[in-house]
Amino acid sequence: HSVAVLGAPFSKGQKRRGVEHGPKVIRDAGLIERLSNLDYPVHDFGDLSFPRLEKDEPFMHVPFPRTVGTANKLLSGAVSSAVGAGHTLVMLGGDHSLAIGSVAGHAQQCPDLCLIWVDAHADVNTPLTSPSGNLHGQSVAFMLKELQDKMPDIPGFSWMKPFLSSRDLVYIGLRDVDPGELCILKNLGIQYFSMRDIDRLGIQRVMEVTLDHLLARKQRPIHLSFDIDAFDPSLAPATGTPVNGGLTYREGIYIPEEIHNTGLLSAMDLVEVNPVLGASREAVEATAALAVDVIASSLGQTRLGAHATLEEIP
Ligand code: DIR
Ligand code: MN
Ligand code: MN
Ligand code: MN
Repeated sequence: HSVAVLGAPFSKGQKRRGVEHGPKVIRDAGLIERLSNLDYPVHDFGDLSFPRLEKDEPFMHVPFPRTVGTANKLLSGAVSSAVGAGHTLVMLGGDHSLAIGSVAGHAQQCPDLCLIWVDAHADVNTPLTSPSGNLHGQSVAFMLKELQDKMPDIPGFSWMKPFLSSRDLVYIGLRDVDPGELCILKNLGIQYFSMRDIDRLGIQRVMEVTLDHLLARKQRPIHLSFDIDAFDPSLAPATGTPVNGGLTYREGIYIPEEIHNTGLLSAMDLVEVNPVLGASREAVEATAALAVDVIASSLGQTRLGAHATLEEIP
């Protein structure tokens, strides 16, 4: 198989500028070269360019609904084509509202996909529960069939319908969940592992239960949506909403390693790297390097390194 890398330089799902430069800093950290060390062809599809809308009034307190909706429609088409062409898709954000288009496009090709959401946040607010109004904190609510009645008609999103069942979703890394979101998680019986759960169970058990929950009934394509703020801010400082007490390096790499080992990863997002928010160049480079490590691990890079064949050994 082959890998397709697609940049999505977009920031209107939240209020801080700079996250649109995520694709550039992740590429500058050596992404394509690292992936070319693994054993399949890598196609860099470059960055999408998103239309700037002249007029886009807020919907309630939700800013830029049409801009976000239109960008995600464009992204979903691009993701659908890449997955349809047989590539494993890597989407570089941009803010996490982009997962709406990324997962929707993936689901167009793979209606039976399941979703692993690695994040400090649940991103399952509806416009009515959202304290901030920001759409990057609402992505999952657009996807879930069970939330259909709770979602108003938001301008810019008439192109999509909810497509995901709450049993086909698992969260890992949660530690900053809004009251309305916790109500939704509990009510829909969504499987989640907070940082406290990781403390109690260990990341190995968390991944065992995660993959069993999603794959035991049937093998199906996996979508991994990885928000870099899942990591502890000491490791990933250049991001918009850092929260203390996040994943260690080893926990954050073990997750994509185990996902790779299923052989079922079909598409992934790496979002919320914001170079403008790093306190120094080192802080930005460390965050981007971590993003590259997560992506490479998802695609089969191992901590033991590649092994030579006997013929290659002198
Ligand atoms: C908060 C923050 N729950 C919101 N969400 C963030 O705005 O809905 N998601 N930062 O990544
Ligand atoms: Mn997020
Ligand atoms: Mn987050
Ligand atoms: Mn492999």
